[in-house]
Amino acid sequence: MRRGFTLVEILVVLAIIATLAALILPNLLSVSNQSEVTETQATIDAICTNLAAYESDFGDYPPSSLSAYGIQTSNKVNEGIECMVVGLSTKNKKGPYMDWQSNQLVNLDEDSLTKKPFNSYLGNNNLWEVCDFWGNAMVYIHHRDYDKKFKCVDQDGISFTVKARKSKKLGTYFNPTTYQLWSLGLNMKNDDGAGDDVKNWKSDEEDEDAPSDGKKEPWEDK
Ligand SMILES: [Ca+2]
Ligand SMILES: [Ca+2]
Ligand SMILES: [Ca+2]
Repeated sequence: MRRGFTLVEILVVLAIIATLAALILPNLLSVSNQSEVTETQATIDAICTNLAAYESDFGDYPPSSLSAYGIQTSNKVNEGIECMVVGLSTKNKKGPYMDWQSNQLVNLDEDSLTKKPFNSYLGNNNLWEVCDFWGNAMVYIHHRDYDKKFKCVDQDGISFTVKARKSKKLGTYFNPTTYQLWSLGLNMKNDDGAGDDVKNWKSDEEDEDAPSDGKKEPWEDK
């Protein structure tokens, strides 16, 4: 005699499906997050390779203040990363040093210049920033400026301040003779190169993996 499923049987099957989904979905999500991080890290690595070529031609890395390039701006927002784009986009020497993809550049603070900066190959006068996978501008600081603080704005127009990262173990800056370049990461919040930020230096310090809680470290400026 044929019979349908009882209510209990259907509930048991649903419970099994729900359990499997709960086990599998987070893994799937974290795999896709990982590919976003990998893509952003690849962009950072490509920029670093090109910055090395720029440095070998110009004897220095791009500055993190536009005035060092003779560019006057009243907008002091996202300035480091804007400088880096200006530097890598120059047609001077063997430039341009980076062939930007259109989805790599944003202008979150919507600033522009009356004329193209620094013999740039870029087609207009926007002061571009490089963005990460999640659409936020990356942060770039030349080692000369590690003691300064920089104003930034994210894709939602929220302002925040960034500062170069020091090793908690050693008390010295990472990449002391070059530059720091990082993405705000998946949480889309600045952690000054710690937490989930994707960065151009290696740190095996466990405490670097904890997102900042906004509290000052003993060695930070009051
Ligand atoms: Ca700006
Ligand atoms: Ca800009
Ligand atoms: Ca972050």
